[in-house]
Amino acid sequence: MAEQATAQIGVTGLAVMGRNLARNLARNGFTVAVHNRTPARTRSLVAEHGDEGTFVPGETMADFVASLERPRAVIVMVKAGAPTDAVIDELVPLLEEGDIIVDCGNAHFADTRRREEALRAQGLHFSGTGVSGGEEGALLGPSIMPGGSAESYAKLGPMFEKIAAHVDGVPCCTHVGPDGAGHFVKMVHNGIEYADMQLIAEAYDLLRAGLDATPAEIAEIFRDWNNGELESFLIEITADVLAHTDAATGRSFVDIVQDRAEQKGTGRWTVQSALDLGIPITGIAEATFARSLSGHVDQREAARRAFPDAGEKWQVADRDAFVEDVRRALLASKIVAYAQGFDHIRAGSKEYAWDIDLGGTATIWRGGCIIRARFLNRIREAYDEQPDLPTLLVAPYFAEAVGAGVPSWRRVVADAARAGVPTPAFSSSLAYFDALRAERLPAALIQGLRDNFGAHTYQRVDRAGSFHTTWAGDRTESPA
Ligand code: NBP
Repeated sequence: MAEQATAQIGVTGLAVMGRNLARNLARNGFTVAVHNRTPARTRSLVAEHGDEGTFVPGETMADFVASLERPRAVIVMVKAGAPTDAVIDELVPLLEEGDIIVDCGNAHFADTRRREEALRAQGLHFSGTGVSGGEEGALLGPSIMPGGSAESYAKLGPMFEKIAAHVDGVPCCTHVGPDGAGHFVKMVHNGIEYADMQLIAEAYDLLRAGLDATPAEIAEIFRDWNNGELESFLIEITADVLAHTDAATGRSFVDIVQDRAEQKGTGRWTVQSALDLGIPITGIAEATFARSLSGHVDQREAARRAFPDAGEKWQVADRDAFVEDVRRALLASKIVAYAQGFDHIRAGSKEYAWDIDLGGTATIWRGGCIIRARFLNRIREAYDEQPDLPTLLVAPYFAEAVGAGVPSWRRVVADAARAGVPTPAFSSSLAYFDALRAERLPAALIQGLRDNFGAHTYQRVDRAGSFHTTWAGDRTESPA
């Protein structure tokens, strides 16, 4: 039994993420209570890293809770879903009014809303907190997206802001908003990560097909791109992965890896939520479907046999111009993906009354997380200048980058289509851009069709109100 309550914060769940988060807190001078369902993990943490700071190990949940100063702050870092509920159920009888449970796992924001409501009724705070950056980020400084009450953030904020990544002296952590806001923003972050990776993969594929270049040569192109507007963690590690040689075969690493991508589900959640909110996040959706398609091995095999030569031979005349076209198309498509992601956050914030600061969200993604990138500064500036910006695409910096890239974007997508190279994210981003800027959309015809077969009515351009035409009769129009 712990003798006195000395720990400022506790972490239960000491697999890779919890262990590293606890070490990060201890290294930053906080006294950290630690606990894991299987006590061997707690013991090994203290045995291997006890000299990094002050840990208070608890063999049982009761010991662990007793070692925490009040109001208690308990980070739960276990497998998302039923394990999180099991841990909360075990904790609640041991806690007192005003104590805080922080779920740093990858929970669905709807689960977070449910848990927050239930715990609030029992006088407890529940902070659903998104943590990005993987195991290295958890140890060295993640991007932290806490949701929950302002009161809980008053206790958690100083600790989280200290252990988070910092960019230009600013912590990559801010209070995102009430109940599920933190996990919602983390979910969209992961969705953008899907789109970003798919776009990078398509750029690689285009360069490989168009230039007939080796992965090592393409690695150099990405390395070069990382010195400009595209500078980001993902572009940097793309160069690393492409340059890597498989020790066993001496071949390029990307050529000995199966071309099937996994997904843990956050991309799917993002798309589902966007469908519910009516927000077209086409880049994220294409990226999620592209992963699904890659896994349909039997269908791919059948189609490959049926259509062995479906494209023209690609002949790039000017290699440098082509590389620049792909770079510009990548930047424009990436801007579309971020514009859509921020639209999604704005819609979620409105739907659930979270009042999320969009510029502040861009700020906390500048470091620590997987999508950290130079141009997040520009997103923050855009929303600082105009908080009600209709779309990021029209903010001056992004409008210029997209405008300058349009001819390249069209050439790349058209050439890829002719050559039969799939570019679902590049081409759907261009289609989104063209649809947004179109004078008239064919949705007018869709209104007509819906009225024809289902009397769903339509609106006219020249008069207010809804109307219906008697399509099966004399085709007169009447107000609906
Ligand atoms: P895992 O997601 O692999 O979970 C393992 C932990 O959950 C262990 O501590 C395990 O205890 C505990 N646990 C399970 Br499983 N069922 C339990 C139960 N019924 N009661 C109590 N404890 C239980 O760990 P992780 O990879 O460190 O991730 C932790 C969380 O962080 C997850 O929600 C994950 O989605 C999220 N996350 C992970 C990353 C990443 O890069 N890995 C990044 C960002 C967020 P045991 O030791 O007794 O089995």
